[in-house]
Amino acid sequence: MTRLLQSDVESIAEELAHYDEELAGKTGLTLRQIACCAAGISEECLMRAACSMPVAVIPVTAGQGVIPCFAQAVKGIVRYLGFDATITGSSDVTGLAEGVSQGGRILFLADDRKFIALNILSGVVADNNEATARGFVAALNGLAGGLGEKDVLVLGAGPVGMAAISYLRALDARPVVLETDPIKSRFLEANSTLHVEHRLRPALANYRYVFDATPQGNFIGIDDLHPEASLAMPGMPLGLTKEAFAVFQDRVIHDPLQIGVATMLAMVVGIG
Ligand code: PYL
Repeated sequence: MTRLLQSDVESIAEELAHYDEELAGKTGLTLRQIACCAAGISEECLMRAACSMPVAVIPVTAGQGVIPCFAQAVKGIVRYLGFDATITGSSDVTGLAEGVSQGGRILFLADDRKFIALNILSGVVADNNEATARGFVAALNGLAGGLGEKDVLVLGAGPVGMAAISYLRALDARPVVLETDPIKSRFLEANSTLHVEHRLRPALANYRYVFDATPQGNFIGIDDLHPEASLAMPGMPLGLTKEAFAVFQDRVIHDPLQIGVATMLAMVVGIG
């Protein structure tokens, strides 16, 4: 998982309304609708929870430490969806105790290996990798006007890529995977029914729908893509070159935290 930088997150909160407008323009779905669809809950359920489940965001100093503005970005996304949200004054265990004692019922916290949302009443935990995969697949489903019976090239067989494959199958799409690690690639070919691609350029030219779950960044150029490509790109940094993004931007879904955090919130709110 790529560790985000302050520059990736510092303007998220203030730009959310504009980001949501762009997202709805591309996919026909708002951030809230994408999150609810990915989590399998109604918007009403999310709105009801917003009135009764305050959120606490707890900074964590473990490993490489706090990312400046990370907690503020998470708080901004949660507040944008109508929830009360605060960042605890303390970090780590002290911050967790503070968040709960001050009424927090949903907790968000991340170290360098895991980013979770926890509903302390139901015990439901949402992992950012699973939420990001589901949220970006739901967004691509909107962008594509439905992915049923359509082939989708998934780049990267890590936690996000594999979770995306599961959810794509649940939507009756036909995921195929390309993984550069030869051991992972051979394992998938030998132990799954997944179609495995081995050469990037021919695969990119052949598939109209692409899900980039790699941390490679800047490796897909204009001439590599299917002329009518639509891309969901949760991978950080962005997999497209600047030139390719300029041409395809209306059919590219990419953000460092927004869709993943919104979907985590919907996932821990639960079925309503
Ligand atoms: C959750 C993000 C999505 C992509 N990479 C993941 C990442 O950067 N993880 C590290 C998060 C560290 C947060 C730090 C803090 O500010 O509390 N412990």
